[in-house]
Amino acid sequence: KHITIIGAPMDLGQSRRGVDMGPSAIRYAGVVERLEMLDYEIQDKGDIQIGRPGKDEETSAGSNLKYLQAVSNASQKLAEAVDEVVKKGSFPLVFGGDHSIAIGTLAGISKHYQNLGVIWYDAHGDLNTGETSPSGNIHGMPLAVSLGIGHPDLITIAGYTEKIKPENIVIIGARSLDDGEKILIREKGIKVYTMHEIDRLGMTKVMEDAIAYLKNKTDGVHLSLDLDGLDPSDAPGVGTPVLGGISYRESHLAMEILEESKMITSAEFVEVNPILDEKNKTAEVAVALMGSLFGEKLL
Ligand code: DIR
Ligand code: MN
Ligand code: MN
Ligand code: MN
Repeated sequence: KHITIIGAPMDLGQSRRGVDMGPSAIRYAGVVERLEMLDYEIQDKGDIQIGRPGKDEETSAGSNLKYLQAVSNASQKLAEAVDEVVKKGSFPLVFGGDHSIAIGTLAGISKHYQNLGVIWYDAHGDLNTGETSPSGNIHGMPLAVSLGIGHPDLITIAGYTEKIKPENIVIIGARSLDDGEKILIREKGIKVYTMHEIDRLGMTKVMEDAIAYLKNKTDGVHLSLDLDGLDPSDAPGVGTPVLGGISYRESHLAMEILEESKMITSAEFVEVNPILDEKNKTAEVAVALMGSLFGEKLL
């Protein structure tokens, strides 16, 4: 049992500074000690280097995507780092940074699978393109990019285009979707459990359905957990909080059910912003959820 941690201190995919300190906050919340208690051997490879662009690099010619060059360079680096971890047979555990880092994570992982499944735990769909994005922020685009939809510089990271197939995606916790994202969801038939389904069916049923949906068609499943999937009262340290989210208890339960499924082969925890947080609460929640994902039991 071996886990390799990689930090991706990226904050250029959205507009609130501070999320680049997410990896430090998660480490400070005791993640290594917590997972070592579960008899995992942990290697922390530290953070990948993110270039600091000048103000003039916020926009690039012919595109409304913000910090495209910097995000694309970082994604390439992260893809290479994650690729190495999978190659040596260790479990890649990536800390964000904003959700744009998922472009790199998925690019590094997916080439090792025929049918990588993805569980996207998030208030948002992250299915925007330059055309549909209301903000130009790349953290609202990584799931579309991983489907091969989006800016050419982003969809070609790691030298191949289709990282995941629409039928291998499950979105959980959605409650803020842009019009273009809704169209893409319908067009591609992407499975989405919104807050409505979570309220109505309960988290146990949602997770059991999600697992059954992915089980026989995937050969690995990546968990991409955006802390804003949780309710802001439980995870206040995020840049784009949305009311009415998944509770801490429900999230804890979701992680335990995933652990029982033995299905998850890689994971990332993103959007922890210590500047917006209350005494590192959100990082602590992230670490507690990792505890459950990796098999913590009370008795
Ligand atoms: C919005 C916000 N849909 C956008 N997205 C966020 O800017 O594309 N994703 N916050 O996590
Ligand atoms: Mn997200
Ligand atoms: Mn989000
Ligand atoms: Mn529990």
